[in-house]
Amino acid sequence: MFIDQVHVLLKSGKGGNGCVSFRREYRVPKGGPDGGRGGDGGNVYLVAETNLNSLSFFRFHPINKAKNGRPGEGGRRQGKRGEHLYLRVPVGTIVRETGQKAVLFDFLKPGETYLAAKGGKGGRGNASYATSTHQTPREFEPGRPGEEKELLLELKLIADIGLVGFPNVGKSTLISRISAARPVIADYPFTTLVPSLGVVDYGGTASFTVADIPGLIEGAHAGHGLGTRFLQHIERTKVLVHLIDVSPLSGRDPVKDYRVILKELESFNPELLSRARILVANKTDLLGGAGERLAKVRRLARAEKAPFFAVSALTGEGLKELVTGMARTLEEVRRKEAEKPR
Ligand SMILES: Nc1nc2c(ncn2[C@@H]2O[C@H](COP(=O)(O)OP(=O)(O)OP(=O)(O)O)[C@@H](O)[C@H]2O)c(=O)[nH]1
Ligand SMILES: [Mg+2]
Repeated sequence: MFIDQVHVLLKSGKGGNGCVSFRREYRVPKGGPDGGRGGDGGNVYLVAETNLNSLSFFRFHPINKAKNGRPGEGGRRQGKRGEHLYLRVPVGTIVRETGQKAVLFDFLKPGETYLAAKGGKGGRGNASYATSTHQTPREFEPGRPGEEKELLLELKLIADIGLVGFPNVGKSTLISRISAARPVIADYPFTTLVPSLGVVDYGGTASFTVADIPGLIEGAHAGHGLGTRFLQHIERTKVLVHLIDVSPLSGRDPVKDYRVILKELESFNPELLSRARILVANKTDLLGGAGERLAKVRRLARAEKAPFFAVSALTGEGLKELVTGMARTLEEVRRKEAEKPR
């Protein structure tokens, strides 16, 4: 199950109480106070992981609590500290307090750790209250309560390149051919119900990540089809690949489709229109000489001053060139970003 938004309640552990105790030993009359302090309560941490792509764990475990600290003991022994709780979240998770806009933390890299709830301090034992004028203290400090945090965890995938287009144009087929991602592929619209990520290796050690999302249709912003709710997962990309089905079977107008997609992107977040774009005509294997639609997309790309590739995701024709083109565009965007004065 793909979950990209959950409310959670995280509780850190309570601190252990301080201990009241007096030393009692054979031949040691009137031993002094020796109650130790309580252990601190455990913290709750969120930790980002790469091989996790959903917040589904929290759907079934919305409440998570770290262990309490143990009370102090005689002989000035400090209570055991409560165990910390480490909860794994996918890279791309954004943490907010429930009902608040401000972002508390944004997990951009694996291994990043956020202290979500700090454990309560353990209380002092009576040993620490002893003074020269107060030699039999019976005071102790109770452990401090832990914290309770109501948080909204939201996943926005982090990918370099996003695939967009109408349903059934071959987005999932494409990502499955150029990466190890294995989304479901089938000959009907809305096969893809959840986004997936793929890592594309090229030129030795270099790689980039691609996000495949459910198809868009006209009126998606008004909830048609699967709506635009998955568009948040391409908001963090730097390049958008528009995939267009040019096979005669589709019976669609490729230029109109392209405009519709742009409109839907704009209505979700106008900023998406400023992303670098690559136009890709797919299913060239089905053309059988009828290249009118292909020519249309090529002209469109020229007018848009966007890189253009004609491929068949099914046969693999043109995919090498496309991957090289994707890498090149991505590098250009990165270079421009680096040059931009901050
Ligand atoms: N002949 C041919 N068929 C293709 C090509 N690319 C994809 N297909 C077929 O088109 C159908 C849809 O492919 P998908 O990859 O599931 O399309 P999608 O864009 O991910 O669709 P949604 O997930 O519904 O948005 C499948 O039957 C694919 O086998 C291609 O280049 N040539
Ligand atoms: Mg798909």
